[in-house]
Amino acid sequence: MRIDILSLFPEMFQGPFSESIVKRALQKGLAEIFIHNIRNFSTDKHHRVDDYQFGGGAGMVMMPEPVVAAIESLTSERKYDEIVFMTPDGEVFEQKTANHLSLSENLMIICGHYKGLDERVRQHFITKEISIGDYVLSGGELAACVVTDAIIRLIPGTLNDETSALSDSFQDGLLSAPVYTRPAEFRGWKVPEVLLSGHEKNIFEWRQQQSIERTKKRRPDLLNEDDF
Ligand code: 6GU
Repeated sequence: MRIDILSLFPEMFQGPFSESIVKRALQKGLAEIFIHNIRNFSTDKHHRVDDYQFGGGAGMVMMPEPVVAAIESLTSERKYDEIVFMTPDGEVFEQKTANHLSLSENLMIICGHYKGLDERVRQHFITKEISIGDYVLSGGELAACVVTDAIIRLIPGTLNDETSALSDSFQDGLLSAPVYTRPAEFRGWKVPEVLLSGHEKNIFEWRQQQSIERTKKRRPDLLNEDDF
């Protein structure tokens, strides 16, 4: 999979993709990430990328020209499965969106900034608008990192058995069960007996029960009525 990220702040992407699972996927050649500075596509002599909004109001708006020049320089090279715009007024990102996007060959992710992106670009070039939750970030960069991470770890070959995506919270619609490692007793606090029993069926049932309990308590919105 190839992911092209368009941003006004390309340096924000240095850390998140150079560690852990994403790093390994990139090293294995399972994914490639290219970061593009939208400012480099501005033909304005001052390299402007934003302007005042028509009708007045606080906040600058990302101008159409540089963003569209950046998009078209990429779409002239290859076909994109989705051209995603990161924006707090997009659809809220969920595991099923990550699952869907992880099947892409080429993805473009555009990071919003300032007051937003000129609506005409959104209407004519963007195929999907994503928010990562109901709060406001300074820009789409951190959100793009979140989405990219969630997608890349789903590419077959990225995770090994130990990090299998199948037991992730949300993948089966439930939160994960608690986990423990050695020592079996730490400061007098004991690991639940069943996990030390070696009895696979009981362990499976305990985890299932814990998942349901935890989900009921913390995220009842994830449960169907018949789970109660
Ligand atoms: Cl994608 N962008 C910004 N600026 N804020 C957000 C967001 C995105 N998702 C949640 N908050």
